[in-house]
Amino acid sequence: MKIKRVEIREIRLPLVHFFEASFGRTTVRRIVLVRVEADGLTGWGEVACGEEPFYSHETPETAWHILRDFLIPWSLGREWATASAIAPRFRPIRGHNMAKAALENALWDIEAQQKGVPLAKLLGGTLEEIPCGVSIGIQNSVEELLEKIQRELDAGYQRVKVKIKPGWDVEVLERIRHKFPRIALMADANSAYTLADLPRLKSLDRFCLMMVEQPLGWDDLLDHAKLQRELATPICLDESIHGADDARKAIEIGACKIINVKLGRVGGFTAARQVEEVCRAKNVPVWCGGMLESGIGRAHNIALSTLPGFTLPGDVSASRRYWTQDIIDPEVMVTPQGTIQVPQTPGLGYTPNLERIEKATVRKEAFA
Ligand code: OSB
Ligand code: MG
Repeated sequence: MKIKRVEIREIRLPLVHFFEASFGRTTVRRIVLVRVEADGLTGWGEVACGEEPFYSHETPETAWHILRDFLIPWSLGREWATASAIAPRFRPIRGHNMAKAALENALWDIEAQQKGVPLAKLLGGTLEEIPCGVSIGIQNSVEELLEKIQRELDAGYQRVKVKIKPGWDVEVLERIRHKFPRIALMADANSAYTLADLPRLKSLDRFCLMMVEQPLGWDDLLDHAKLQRELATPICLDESIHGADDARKAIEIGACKIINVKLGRVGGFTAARQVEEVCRAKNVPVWCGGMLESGIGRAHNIALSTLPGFTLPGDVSASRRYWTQDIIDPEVMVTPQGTIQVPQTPGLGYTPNLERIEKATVRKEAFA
């Protein structure tokens, strides 16, 4: 495919409810979208970074810079045999995986349309329906959190993830387990602890969590391996895994027993498939994480979740949990069984709503 034109834009989308993790609270999302034209077809990608460099180093501003000054000039006007052929071209740029993923994933969208297959099929996906969980942020009170959990269970979601941090952990989990003794439950710390918190982290074992996600440093593997030796609860790594090599090393030293795969964090579909392959070969289950994506990133997450190694419910849930109106049609819906039906039409399987995207746009730049 020959890339003829690339457009980047920033949209602002207010969340229906604030989302709070150990690193801070989000109320309005700033999302950079990438639109690529090639061979008469159009593909979309989404930069999955946060507004501030608190989850990873990337922000909308750094993604804009890397796309405008490097990734777009390197791709434009050139012929790419497949979407994954662009991944090695981006390799000289260290980091900035979320910016890379947005552009590469737009090419996967185009390739799927060109070949007349659903994106999930092009990736090698096998599931036609994916199991869904929810990630519930830190709330103003435990009562509000318990109500939210009840609402999501009533909607059918198969597992509940709650965010924890020092001061919002053991006591909160105690209350959750008292009210919901048997639900599939997990906790995500987003790097809020250190090995000095070992006693507190060990005390999580009594809650029979499916896993504890990224308890220690965002760039650490070694201390997680030390911690895993002390914990019965499986550790799942999120922030620390930037590609297949990190996954291999983490598994080799016993830093985790489960991996959360995020398209943005690993740099796109090519890298995400490699992570899945490494983990599947070692019998390490993976699941698809979320970054409060709009419908475009969400559609990509759904396609990724169909790969055979994705055996646990992900953080991929219904559009309505985030937006009053999503920017794709139809919006992403979850069945009463807590699953998403994977679209079987060619390409993304959802149509970006140009009118709504345009209305949410605060800046835009085109390259041809
Ligand atoms: O750690 O998984 C995370 C959201 C933003 C940044 C990091 C994380 C999250 C989530 C929410 O947990 C997942 C979602 O609902 O999209
Ligand atoms: Mg996480």
